[in-house]
Amino acid sequence: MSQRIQLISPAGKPVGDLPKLSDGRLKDLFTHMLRVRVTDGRMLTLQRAGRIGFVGTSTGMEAAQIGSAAALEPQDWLWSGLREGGAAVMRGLPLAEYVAQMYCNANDTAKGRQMCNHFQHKGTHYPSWSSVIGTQIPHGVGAALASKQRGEDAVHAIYFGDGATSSNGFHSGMNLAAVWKVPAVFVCVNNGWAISVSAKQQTAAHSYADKATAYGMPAATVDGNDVLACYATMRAAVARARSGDGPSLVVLETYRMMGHSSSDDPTKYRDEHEVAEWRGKDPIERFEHFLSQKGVLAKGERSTIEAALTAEVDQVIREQEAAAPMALKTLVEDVYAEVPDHLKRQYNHFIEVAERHGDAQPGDGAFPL
Ligand SMILES: Cc1ncc(C[n+]2csc(CCOP(=O)(O)OP(=O)(O)O)c2C)c(N)n1
Ligand SMILES: [Mg+2]
Repeated sequence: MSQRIQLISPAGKPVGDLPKLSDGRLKDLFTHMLRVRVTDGRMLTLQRAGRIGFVGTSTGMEAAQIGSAAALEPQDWLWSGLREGGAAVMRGLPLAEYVAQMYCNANDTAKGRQMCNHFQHKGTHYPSWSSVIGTQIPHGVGAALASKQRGEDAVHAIYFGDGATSSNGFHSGMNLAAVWKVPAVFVCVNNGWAISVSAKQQTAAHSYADKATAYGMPAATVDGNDVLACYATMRAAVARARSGDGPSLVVLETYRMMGHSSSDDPTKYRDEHEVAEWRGKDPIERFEHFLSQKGVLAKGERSTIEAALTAEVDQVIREQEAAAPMALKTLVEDVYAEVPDHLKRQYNHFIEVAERHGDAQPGDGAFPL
């Protein structure tokens, strides 16, 4: 069993060998963590107001996703589980596209074919999410094998939750990755819960890291609310994968402070005391203490950064709320090189109904048959 890696204590004191990051980079990490929190808060408010359909937050997990993803290089790939949209924004997914995807409007690059809160960004090697638990694991392993065969200098970071370790994809992906020695890092974000199943009930294994032993790969368990421990551990795992030594498993121990999603009521199945205990281990507060003690953050600077981030997100929301809805024609496009006649016929019937209800937009028009 591996020891739990911690570099900053909950009080913000250094307790291990800190990675060498400039003050500017440290402040950047803090800002990215805060952006995740601010964006999640705004998205949840929009959902509660009925302006978007669905949100799954990362509140409480900001250190895990930002610290670990910050260890990747631009040529690397990030395969998401259910919550790494904020890490994708840090790596270059434009916030406007993130919010457009939430509205499924005309700027949504998924063209409304995903549920909200399922992001993608080709430019930064960020494949589209799958809500089907664990499927991204073999996909990421296959892509990592392709990178190896092509001689690319790319590492594939494959994220998933504690619940996904019970999926078939986890087993086949971990096994094949180790056998084929692919350049991958498996990142298990253990946030304590898989909807209403606790991480303790999920497995009879002594720890999630122990699972790596069965596949013949090393593992590390990290205090997932310590952003620098997440960064440093991930950095080592990425370096190992890049050098050709094969995959490893990194388990980030954190906590899902909110419900599984905006459709969930966690008070039905978990003890408020547990939530209160984790509230005291807040990853943003811990890093704020550390940065303040180091003199990187001035007094009151967190509020200034938060206000700027809120203004940034609000501006994007205003723009995306005003954007046109997704063109209806996208319903039948992109599958065949040319839309076949039977789909054109169905679409034309559909447009008649949409026009009657006033739902068709200029340009939706019928296909000439
Ligand atoms: C194959 C499959 N089974 C069940 C579900 C329903 N489901 C959606 S999320 C989820 C739990 C995921 O938990 P975890 O992997 O810990 O990720 P977290 O939500 O905690 O980030 C389940 C069971 C699903 N989407 N796909
Ligand atoms: Mg979970």
